[in-house]
Amino acid sequence: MNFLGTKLKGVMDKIRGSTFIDEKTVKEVIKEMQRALIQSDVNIKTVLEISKKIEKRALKEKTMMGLSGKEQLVKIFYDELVEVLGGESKKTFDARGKKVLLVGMFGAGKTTTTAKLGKYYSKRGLKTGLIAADVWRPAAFEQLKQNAEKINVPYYGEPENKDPVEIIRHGLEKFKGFDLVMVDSAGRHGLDQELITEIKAIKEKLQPHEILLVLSADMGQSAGKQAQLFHDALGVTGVIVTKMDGSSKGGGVLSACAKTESPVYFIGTGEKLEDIEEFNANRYLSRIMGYGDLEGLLEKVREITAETDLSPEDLLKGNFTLKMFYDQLEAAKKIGPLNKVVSMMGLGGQLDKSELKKSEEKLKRFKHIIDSMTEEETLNSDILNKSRILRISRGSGTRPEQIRELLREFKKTQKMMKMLKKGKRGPLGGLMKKFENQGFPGT
Ligand SMILES: Nc1nc2c(ncn2[C@@H]2O[C@H](COP(=O)(O)OP(=O)(O)O)[C@@H](O)[C@H]2O)c(=O)[nH]1
Ligand SMILES: [Mg+2]
Repeated sequence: MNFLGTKLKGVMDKIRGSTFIDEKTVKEVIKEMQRALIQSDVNIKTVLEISKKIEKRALKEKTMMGLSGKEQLVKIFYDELVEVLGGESKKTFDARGKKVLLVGMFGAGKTTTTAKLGKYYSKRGLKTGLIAADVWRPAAFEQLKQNAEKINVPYYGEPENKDPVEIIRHGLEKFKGFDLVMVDSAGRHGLDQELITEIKAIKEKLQPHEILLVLSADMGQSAGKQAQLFHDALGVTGVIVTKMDGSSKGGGVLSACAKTESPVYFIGTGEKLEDIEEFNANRYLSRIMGYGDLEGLLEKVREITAETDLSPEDLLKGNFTLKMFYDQLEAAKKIGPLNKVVSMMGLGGQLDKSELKKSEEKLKRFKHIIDSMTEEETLNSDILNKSRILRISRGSGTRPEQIRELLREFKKTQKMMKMLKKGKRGPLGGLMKKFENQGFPGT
């Protein structure tokens, strides 16, 4: 994992490691995140903006049904960090049938990335050709040639020719009918008029579908300005950030590019030709957070909250009945198979398969039991005497002691509800938090 990833993972681990989410914890985690982002080169103003947003949401927003306080906090961090790193992913890079031009400063990683993408797409079945159009750097052709030979991807170049437009013309002839043609261009130490004129001429001849700007992660926040300059001159369609590996910080470049609205399509994560990956802020963060499919889970939870009108406030209003307990189980069940939910919550390591299976079976059993009760019984569990329990046992195909187990768990929750009402200082009082952190029984 790269520097930014490691830092952000530290923040998430801090949330996960805390037993109790209160104002103090929220503030501590935000501090930790500020450190992580600043160390990763993200602009201070951006860091302060996101901190404010997270704090406001974390202290104000009601915890959603089916989510613990911890998960809610992770979700808030996730939402806001995605925004900083490039927003919800709009599109992935579509390479088939494309001519792609790579541009960027000297040393940014254009030649390496051209070869990396050549490998990436030829491995995915696209007939790919690489054209060496950097006529400035004496070794540029040789560098591309060596890499292309290593990965067995056709290349074209004319080491003696100083006219990139001519080289491209010949290269396009050679690669006629290919699925993807990628062109490596020259860079400079600064974006000067001469370079712009040259790349414009290349663009005119090549008529590329995509112009990808290659930036290096160690540029930090200045990346945004450069992206803007290149964009104004050439119309950049996307960005590749190289050197996201090792000690490179990465946060500055990603956040700077997010502001220019150029999608970051790939990140380079090492010197080897397989060290490239598609970038997508959501997926990147999900992976860092160790939540395989966090977004999917949250989407479902959103649906559930829209369907069941059980809110913490409602739960506190009247008497907590078996019927409400049942609704909770229903809501929890809708989130999906329990093992999936558990792994999404980052608890995968703590529950082994057989335990998971047991919890899932218990949940199902509870549901059958409550289904076999009369309305009166679900509203007032005190009337459940021996003969009623026997009847329910027969109706639901369960054993009487399993019904008593359900009643015990229900009573526990009911007691907690009573405590909540007594100790309530508003619906989000400390006890409510405690309850939310523990989660509902059966979940
Ligand atoms: N660690 C690391 N090094 C990279 C990465 N991409 C490129 N480089 C190195 O950066 C240097 C410059 O790369 P090059 O492709 O020649 O840059 P160009 O001048 O833009 O064509 C080379 O030493 C590459 O090995 C990357 O993702 N990670
Ligand atoms: Mg080069």
